[in-house]
Amino acid sequence: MEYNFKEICGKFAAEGEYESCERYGEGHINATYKLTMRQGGKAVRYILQQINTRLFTDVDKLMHNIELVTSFCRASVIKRGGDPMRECLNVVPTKEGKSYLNYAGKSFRMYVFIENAVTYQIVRDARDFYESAVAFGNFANLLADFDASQLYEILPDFHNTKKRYENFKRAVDRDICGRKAQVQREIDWMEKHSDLCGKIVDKIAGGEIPLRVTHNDTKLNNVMIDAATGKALAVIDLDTVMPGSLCYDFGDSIRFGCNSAAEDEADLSKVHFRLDLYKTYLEGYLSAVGDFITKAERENLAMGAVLMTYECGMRFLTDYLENDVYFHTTREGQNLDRTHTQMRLADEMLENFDSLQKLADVR
Ligand code: ADP
Ligand code: GN1
Ligand code: MG
Repeated sequence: MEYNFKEICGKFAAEGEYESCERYGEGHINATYKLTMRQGGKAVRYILQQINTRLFTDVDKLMHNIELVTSFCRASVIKRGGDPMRECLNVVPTKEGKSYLNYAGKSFRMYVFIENAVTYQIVRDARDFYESAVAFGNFANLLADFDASQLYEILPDFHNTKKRYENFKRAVDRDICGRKAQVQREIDWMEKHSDLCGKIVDKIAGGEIPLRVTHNDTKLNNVMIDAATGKALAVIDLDTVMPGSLCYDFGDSIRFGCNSAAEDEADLSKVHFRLDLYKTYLEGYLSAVGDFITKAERENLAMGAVLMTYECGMRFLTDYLENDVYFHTTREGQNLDRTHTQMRLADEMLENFDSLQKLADVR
């Protein structure tokens, strides 16, 4: 849908004259735009996002969380002498002082654009991946001091793999767009591995693995890397910061970053689990996360990686069966290709599971 961006942007406290606004980034959830404003002779950029209100039904609560987390991060950046405009997200309020705008039945928010920084869809250089591990490890460390009771649980059961499995089975039974027969092999694979579902959820329920405030969407493209120095600058995409497990945060980074190809690669011969990058990430993450990580968490990092991959594959397949309504797609069959890459990666992780676990457990 095309919006009157000039009018929308004019309602935010972004300074200068509107110049342009175009679709930006490769996130699967919100619609992200790069806004350019002209201030005197200078172009100043912002990020405008149309919030996915199909998923985030209570935007007040979502933005309450984002404001709290961004202010908390900002204070910590200032305390360590960093640059708060580049090392954390900064919400640009509306001219009425609100954290988001309701416009034509949609919700929009704005962030300061983090300049001279990049996000990667695939690991090109192991050093970037190491840096992202340090960034997410630091973020977990920082959030250890965050009062969880201040946050709304925006998407309950987000990484409850048992619930995800129930949703998947429901989608299979309903088969609303008649795609079930075509994906029987994939459905069988999900069912064959269903014993994985309780592996971490049950340990959280039993108190063996602690619930912490976590990011819950630790993809490489949710870390901004300084284009000049290669150092990680900021962790972004804070919509899912809520109670979770370190094992999931670790695992989701592995799921995305240890893939030798893109998440939606159609040629499976290119898709492999990269053990070298697993070691790289593990080293960076453990160096930054701090000593509070428990033995049980360490023992379950590798399981977190398998589970996040299995769960994400299942979510892609569920979405395929439900006519591609959740994850943003740009072509037919994309969610099925995404399912296949996750299946391949999970299979390879399971083949190497003992060594993955040993690597994570050595102090
Ligand atoms: P989604 O929830 O859809 O994944 P994100 O918040 O992750 O949306 O944003 C999508 C992409 O937009 C990111 O991967 C990043 O490349 C870019 N982006 C987001 N926020 C900023 C920012 N403040 N400065 C520069 N780029 C950004
Ligand atoms: C979505 O928003 P984005 O693109 O960073 C999704 C994650 C999935 C990921 C798969 C809120 O992440 O849970 O793991 O796609 N985010 C949400 O690439 O559902
Ligand atoms: Mg994102």
